[in-house]
Amino acid sequence: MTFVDERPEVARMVRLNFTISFGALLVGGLFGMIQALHRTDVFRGFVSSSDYYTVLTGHGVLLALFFTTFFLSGLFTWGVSRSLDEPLPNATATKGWFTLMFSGATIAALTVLGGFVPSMPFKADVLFTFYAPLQAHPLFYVGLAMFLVGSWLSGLDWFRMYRSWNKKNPDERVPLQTFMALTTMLMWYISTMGVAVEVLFFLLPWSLGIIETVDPLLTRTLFWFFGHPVVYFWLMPAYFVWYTILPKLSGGRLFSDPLARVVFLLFLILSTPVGYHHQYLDPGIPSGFKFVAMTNTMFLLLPSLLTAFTVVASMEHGARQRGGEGYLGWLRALPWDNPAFSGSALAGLMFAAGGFSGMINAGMNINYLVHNSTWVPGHFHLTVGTATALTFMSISYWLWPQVTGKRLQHRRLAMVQPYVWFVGMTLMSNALHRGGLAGIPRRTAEPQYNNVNFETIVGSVGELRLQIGIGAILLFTSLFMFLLVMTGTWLVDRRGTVAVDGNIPAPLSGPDDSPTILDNFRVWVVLAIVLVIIAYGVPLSSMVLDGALTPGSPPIPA
Ligand code: HAS
Ligand code: CU
Repeated sequence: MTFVDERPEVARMVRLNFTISFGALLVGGLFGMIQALHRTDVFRGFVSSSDYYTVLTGHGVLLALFFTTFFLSGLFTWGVSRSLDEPLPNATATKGWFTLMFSGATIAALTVLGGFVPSMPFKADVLFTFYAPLQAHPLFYVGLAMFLVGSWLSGLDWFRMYRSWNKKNPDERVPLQTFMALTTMLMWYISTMGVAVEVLFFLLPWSLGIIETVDPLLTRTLFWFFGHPVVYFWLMPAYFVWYTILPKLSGGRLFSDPLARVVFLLFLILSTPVGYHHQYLDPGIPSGFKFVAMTNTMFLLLPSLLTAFTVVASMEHGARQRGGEGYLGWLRALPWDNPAFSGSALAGLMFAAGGFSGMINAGMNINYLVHNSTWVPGHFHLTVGTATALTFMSISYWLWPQVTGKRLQHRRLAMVQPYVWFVGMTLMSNALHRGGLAGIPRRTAEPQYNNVNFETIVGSVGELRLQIGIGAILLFTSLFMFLLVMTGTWLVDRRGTVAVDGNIPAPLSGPDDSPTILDNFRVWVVLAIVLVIIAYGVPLSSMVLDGALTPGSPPIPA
């Protein structure tokens, strides 16, 4: 029996979410290549410089917000239902959240695309961070709000499945995949409060003309309250894959289930009180609070360092089961020709580099050197652009056959795809990091500033531009290869049983080796909220009080 036969309604939801996610990946990825070729001067024929911000906004919104979230919804629907052996709690509710998310995403995306048509009244060239005083058409904020509420309701589905399971199994430990989905959502509920307040109380009424001005510092602070945890909202589903599926693909078992639980709880409690590390250069926030955020950020390295240890140990265990030997020789015994494995492992390897550039960003003093330079896109293309994106693509080679009931097609194409991504991203992210050190700014179509000679600092800018251009072309090629495999698999006739074994073996050290308090979500949520109040209570309330006295900013229309 395959998953699609056992739970056809769940498989359908997963397919729907993945399909929308892949659609966003195609368009967002295309925009990525166009903008990379444009700003490096490699090829400027696709768009004019005045359309650059439309392309950049589309790239960020479609990939960072929509590709990731729809994939997460599909993945967690699969994982929670599979690990609890529970059906969807209520078909209408599930259709409801999907429809809300899909319509919200469509409205926001169409508003962004309106930027290409000069006569169109809908525009939203405000980038994926939509900072005030840049102002988008109200429909953009309405779409985002619908999308956000849809994502909240999707989590409710998983909590309801958990509750129904818990009634039948009151003394059992929460299965790991469900534990991970639920802690991710709890973090999401806490952190999205910031962006919900920003959009509903400030940006939307301001774009509708109900209020005349907004305080950019306050809205930025509310954004970053959400803006750091959102990066873990992208990372945690990748960790879900690395912890619960990658060990099996390596030929072994997860090294430690308790460590995995601790990691997800650390994300839940520490992710939100660090947002100021995106605002080190913003005036108006006392340095003491920035310093606290820096310290919290350094603690927040811990869950990822624990992950590096646990996941690599599990891979080594798998390799040794397959006959691997020696200090490093075991690496050769891993299934490098299985794209679901190789993609996830390469994503992990690149994340190690992305994590290091994150540590550099997090240092308050060093941040002044790299902030707003191409170093930052260099960092996040290794993290969300590879740890997340490549893991999502590669695990689809394993999941898509399970939820479609079809055998994976174009295997050779699938086999090379992760390597093409790896090479493309190595070129592009390395050049972006180096360019950033030379001071080349991010977020501009014309990085060739007058009177600034980047070459004295970085050697040849031409060489960097070329690396970025070639990297971007390889990345889009890889993305396209992935989508060909997915489409080919979907369209092929169903042939016999599917050769994917969807079972996940028990960990080497199971949940019973850890105290049950780990599964008591209430305790961790309270702790998370207390830490948020300590980090944000005073600065936010003083901003609100100051804001009531200062005039704020009128809009700069998109
Ligand atoms: Fe970040 C900016 C700090 C992680 C995404 N980050 C960004 C932006 C994005 C982003 C999108 O402190 C730009 C936002 C904008 O538009 O302005 N980031 C960090 C830190 C971490 C970090 C300390 N970031 C992420 C993740 C992201 C992400 C994850 C997305 C998914 N970031 C910053 C800061 C800024 C920033 C500042 C502001 C910069 C500025 O000035 O604007 C940490 O969480 C990183 C910890 C990670 C590690 C690595 C552990 C290694 C592992 C690999 C294991 C290996 C395996 C494979 C499994 C310590 C887990 C082995 C394979 C074999 C073959 C053996
Ligand atoms: Cu951050």
